[in-house]
Amino acid sequence: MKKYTSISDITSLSTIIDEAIHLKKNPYTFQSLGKNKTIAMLFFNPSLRTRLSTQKAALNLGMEVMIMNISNDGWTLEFEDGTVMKNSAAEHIKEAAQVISQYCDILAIRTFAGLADKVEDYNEKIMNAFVRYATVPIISLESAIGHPLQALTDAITIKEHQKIAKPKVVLSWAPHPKALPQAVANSFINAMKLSEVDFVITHPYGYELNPEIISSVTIEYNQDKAFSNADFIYTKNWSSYLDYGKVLTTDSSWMITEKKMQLTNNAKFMHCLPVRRNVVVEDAVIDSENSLVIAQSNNRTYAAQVVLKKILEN
Ligand code: AN0
Ligand code: CP
Repeated sequence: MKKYTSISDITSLSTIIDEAIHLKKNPYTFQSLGKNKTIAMLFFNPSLRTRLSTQKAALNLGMEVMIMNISNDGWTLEFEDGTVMKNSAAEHIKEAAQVISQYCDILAIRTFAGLADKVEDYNEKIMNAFVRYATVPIISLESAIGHPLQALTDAITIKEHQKIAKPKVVLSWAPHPKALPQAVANSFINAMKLSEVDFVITHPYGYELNPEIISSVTIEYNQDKAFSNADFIYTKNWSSYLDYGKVLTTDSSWMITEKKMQLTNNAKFMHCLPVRRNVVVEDAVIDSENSLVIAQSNNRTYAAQVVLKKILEN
């Protein structure tokens, strides 16, 4: 693997899932693979899970880890070519990406969608600038339009917990007071399209995602109908793609409740976290035996570890 900025960088999803599950049982087997190798992790945005699980994954492989909160501690970066840099940006991405590449063997970056300019976000302005100018492999720690480490984690978690060959998986929108990116939903959809699942997306009208990502996936606007016979309820809020970056509704009737979970086939509840309790999901659901949220956060380590291993082996 030369980079991991999208689920499509994986050659075989089912093979890498099996390898991640194997690593989970034997996390220290490849301690010498990362000897004298360094990962630099740059954060333009906050993180709890991604930061700590990727660090843990690197340590399990014997790597050194450098972390920088680049929006607070670095110079403001310029991304346009040919700009007269007389405003706030002090350093161009051309130098910055090449300079960081002198200090590390793998470069991982978190850069959320700005949600103001759809074209800029969907062209992955910041992530692609790093891919273009860095001279080391790049890993996405969530970019404007994708969160591929989360999606790999979720595919691993479904594989571990599925009871039938082709489970029904429902991606359900849920309300949130703030405008959130579409990244987690986009990557989850891409992962489910590569999986042996009966996949349905449910959301209110106006929350249709990028048609190129949705392609032939079934959309069911009636959440209760979508939940019928489901084996997994994967919940995530996202802001509107059509009316880009807007919160169109915070209708609490879309919250995941115990009553709604009773419509399912005793489904497992999934969420990438962080989650707002009793806004997105009722306490009774996230605290239930069917909640996989902590299992997901544990699998973040092995998703990151299998990706780091593949890149180190290249
Ligand atoms: C972020 C998002 O929705 O993309 C990160 C999720 C992993 N969530 C929030 O900002 C709450
Ligand atoms: N799920 C996830 O990426 O969490 P963090 O934003 O805390 O890293």
